[in-house]
Amino acid sequence: MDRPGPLASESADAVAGPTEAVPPNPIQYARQGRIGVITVDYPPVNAVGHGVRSGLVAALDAGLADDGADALLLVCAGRTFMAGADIREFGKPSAPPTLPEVVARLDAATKPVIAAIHGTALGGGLEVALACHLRVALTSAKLGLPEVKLGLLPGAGGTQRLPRLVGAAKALDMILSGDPVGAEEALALGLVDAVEDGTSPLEAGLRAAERLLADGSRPQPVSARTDRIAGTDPALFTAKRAELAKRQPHLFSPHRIVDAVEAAVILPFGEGTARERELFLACMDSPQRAGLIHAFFAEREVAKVPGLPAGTPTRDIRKVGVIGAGTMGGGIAMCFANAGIPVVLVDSTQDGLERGVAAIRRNYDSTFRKGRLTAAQLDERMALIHPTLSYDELADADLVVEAAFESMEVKQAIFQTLDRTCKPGAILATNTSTLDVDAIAAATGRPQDVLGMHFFSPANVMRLLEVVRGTRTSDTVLATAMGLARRIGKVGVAVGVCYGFVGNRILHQRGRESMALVEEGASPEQVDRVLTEFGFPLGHFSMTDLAGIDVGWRIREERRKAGDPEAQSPNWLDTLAERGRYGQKTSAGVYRYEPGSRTPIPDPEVAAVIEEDRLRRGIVPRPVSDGEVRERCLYVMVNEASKILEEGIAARPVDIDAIWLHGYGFPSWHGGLLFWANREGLGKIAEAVQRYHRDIGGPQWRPSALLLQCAAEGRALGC
Ligand code: 3H9
Repeated sequence: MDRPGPLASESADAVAGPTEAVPPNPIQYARQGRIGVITVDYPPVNAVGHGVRSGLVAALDAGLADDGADALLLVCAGRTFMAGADIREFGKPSAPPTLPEVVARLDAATKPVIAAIHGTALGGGLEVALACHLRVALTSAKLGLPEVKLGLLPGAGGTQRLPRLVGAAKALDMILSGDPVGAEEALALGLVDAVEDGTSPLEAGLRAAERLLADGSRPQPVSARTDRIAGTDPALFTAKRAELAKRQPHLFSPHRIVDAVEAAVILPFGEGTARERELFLACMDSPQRAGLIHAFFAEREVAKVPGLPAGTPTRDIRKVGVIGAGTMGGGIAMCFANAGIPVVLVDSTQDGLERGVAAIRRNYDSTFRKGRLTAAQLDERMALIHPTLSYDELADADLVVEAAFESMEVKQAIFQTLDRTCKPGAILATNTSTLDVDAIAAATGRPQDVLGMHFFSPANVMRLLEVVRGTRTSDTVLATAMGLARRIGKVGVAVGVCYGFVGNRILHQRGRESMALVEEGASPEQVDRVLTEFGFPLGHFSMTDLAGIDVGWRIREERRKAGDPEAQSPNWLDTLAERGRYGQKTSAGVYRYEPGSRTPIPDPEVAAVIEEDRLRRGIVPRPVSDGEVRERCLYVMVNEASKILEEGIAARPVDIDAIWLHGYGFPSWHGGLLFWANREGLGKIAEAVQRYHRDIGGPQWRPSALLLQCAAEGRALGC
């Protein structure tokens, strides 16, 4: 290469970026023959932060001034093309040049600029590529504008240039879903000009540049094109707005995205870009952006377990056993098979095993019919699951997850058998949702190898995995389970042992309060409406119907048998369960359901059961306001979460946030339970908790000392 050298270091140092220290030379410029090569090298994902932006401008200037360069090639080092603007800079004052300024400079460059894309070109990264004059991608590359997932819209020309390449309808689909497309699809759409296989991005880019120079043509900038947007039917935007009003009424940025893409169609490029900027800044200012970005980082932060050093050794997991072929066990087996890990699925009866395997096949068949799995993949996954009645086949498993009936007696007996059967060093995990993991571990002679792996139903879909660390679980076992969570695509969160761990313990309090509100006079529909208006996909009672009322009923039976005073008096849900109203699976629970439908319909029979229950308890119903429902359902959760922090069952607020985001559908734009609580105001919550403690009483309203302390000191939980 001629004239290699760093360009950004001086300017990056001179104009201090608003984010953490930028590595010395994130951008390099060098010439290869007639091609000036601009290389971005800013690990881990080449995020377009301040140093990269200023470096890009400097490199572009150098390339344009370089008489030996007839074309410029933009390429990235490391595992990916630029994965977007640097999210860590958001919410802080932005230092020039801004990303829109950078892309404007690229667009107007007097020499053709070619982007060579590998890995993921996302958000601002793709917007940079869109401002180049030609795009070549490696076959494995993915391209997308995922800003919507962060509460934003593409703010560096993406809403204006993408429709000009792929048409307004496809652009809307891509920007509203935020999902990337593969290179081949990008080629078919016109998003990239060429796709290359089996080479490096540099090679592919150089070849494309040489072809262009040999051809002598000068590609038109995307901003100058109108062929794909001319004649767009305005009804497209009306239909999208109606769809969003129905499907995403809570979200701010999707509605602005429709406005921005419409602007691309009806306004000249410059005016459309100005409109995009306005709309982008409105999204940036919205509280939803801060919430969604907190959620983004929360998902990554939970992987770093406090007190568990980064390099903790882990064990190899090549073969897994699952005990119990019921709904949970089957779903768990699918999680491993989906990640290519062979599974031995054990059940105690042939009938149970056959039903379980048939359910797994039905699940895969349905994914296949939706086009999300090929026939070959379906066969591969089924072949990875080996059903058996014999525990002996678990002898060489590296990990066994027990997903049997929720009973201490049953689980201890299984763990004794596993202890006898499994090889030394095998990890023994329980999927219990309520039982004491330490008591289960005590049934074995290897408590250091035992932990909880609490999956959420449906296990093959829900992303949360509570990794329950027992008192004697070793670091290696914990680190292995956390690594495995990532490998099977879950968000693993380490938690300690207590009744219900973190997620269900908080859910239990919300459930208790929801039940109390109904006893006092609210209807299940009112409670559910308030929660869905807050943004939960399902209200508490719809969720109970989905999970199955019989599940809670059986757990309460266990607790009744164990003498738990709280579980002694049956409630109206128990009456529904006794009548065989188990929820959606029996088309009747708290609501009734038409055959084949999941739409809950209020049922007078349930209203009568509730009324009888009130009479039996001598309760005279009173009107309950929506405000009271909101406070009691949500603040009781915050109070419990704060106690969980006090007790060290969760290490950080972010762990609780991630658990509720990924296991219980907490609205992501609120950031997570405790992120939301800090914004709602801990003072306000603490005051209400104390008031309910005084007026209603009950352990759920005993104020958390940590909550009171943070509120008094005016600081956020966890700070
Ligand atoms: C945007 O572009 C706005 C513009 O339209 C307009 C501007 C005017 N920034 O996920 P991983 C970190 S909005 C800063 O574990 P993977 C991440 O936190 C942006 N940091 O890896 C993690 O850090 P740590 C649109 C980022 O291989 C590390 O990189 N772009 C960013 O599983 C590794 O990440 C997006 O929304 C970022 N943009 O997945 C893309 N991205 O090691 C967001 C990642 O300290 N990113 N980090 O925990 C992703 O989707 C995934 O990270 C990606 C890699 C697919 C790229």
